Formats: sequence, C-alpha cells, structure tokens
Amino acid sequence: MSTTETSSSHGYGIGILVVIVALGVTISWYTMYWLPEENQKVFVDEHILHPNGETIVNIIDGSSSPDQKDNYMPKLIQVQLTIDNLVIWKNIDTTPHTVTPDSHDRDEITDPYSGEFGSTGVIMPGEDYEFLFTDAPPNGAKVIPYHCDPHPWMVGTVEITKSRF
Ligand SMILES: [Cu+2]
Repeated sequence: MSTTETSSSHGYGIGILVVIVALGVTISWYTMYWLPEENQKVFVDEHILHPNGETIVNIIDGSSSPDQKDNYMPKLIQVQLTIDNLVIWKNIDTTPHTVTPDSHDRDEITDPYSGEFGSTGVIMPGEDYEFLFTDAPPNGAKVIPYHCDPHPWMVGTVEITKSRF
C-alpha cells in the first residue's frame, strides 16, 4: 500500500515537472521567435519595394505666393504599385515647404510598410522628401489629399492604385 502511494506521487511529481518544462520552452519560443516576427514590417512584394520608376513632384519657384496657382507640379499624381509608387517631392523653390496630409486619421495616412505619410518639419530649398507607397485597395484608388503647412493654399493629391498588369 505504502509503496504504491510513493510511486504514484513520484509519477505525479514528474508529470508536474514535464508541464513546467514544456511551459518554459513554449514561453521562451514565443518571446524569442514568435514576437520578433510579429513586430517585423509587413510582407511587401519585391516589385512594390523596388518599382520600375518614380514619380516626381516639383515644388516650383514662387510656390509661397497665394497668387500663383501652380505650386506642387503636378498637383494630382496617380501612382501604380510596382510602376512608379516611389514619390519624390523636390523643393526647387527658395522657400521651405511641407508635404502634410489633410487628414489626421492615422488609418488613412499610414502606409503599412512605410509608416505615416508626410514630411517631418519643412523641406528646405534644394531638398527632397520621398515616400514609398506600398498599399492600394483591391479595386479603385487610395486617395490622399495633402497641403503645405505654412502655405495652406498649396494643395495636392496622391492617388494610389494597384498595377493594371
Ligand atoms: Cu509651402
């Protein structure tokens, strides 16, 4: 009777030990492999990360004047993923400008790969601001209107679609 009790409690002890070790292994696997992978950037197709071409928007001379209707040139850009989804704003004016999304809704202005759209601070004369758009709805276009913070009459629009090919 006493021998059976001993062996059964011994087996019980080993069972607990196995559970603890298994739990430990699971937790360390979770923190070492699963979590870092989850925190990595989303998967984006290689052709979207390295599009064939780029889209240039010039911030032309005299853009700071409200009387000049042309500032971001061109004002409307329609970019296609894998084709020209890298957009470069070139400040060729003599005044600092920004590229600032009209919306404050993070969902609308955040690209899953590149993060939040918009220049941080001003783009100085002779400097560029570039942004890689990697996301577009399955049908139709993602539309992002933007403006210049110091000169709110300066407005432009980015439309992003998937490649038609
Ligand atoms: Cu401006």
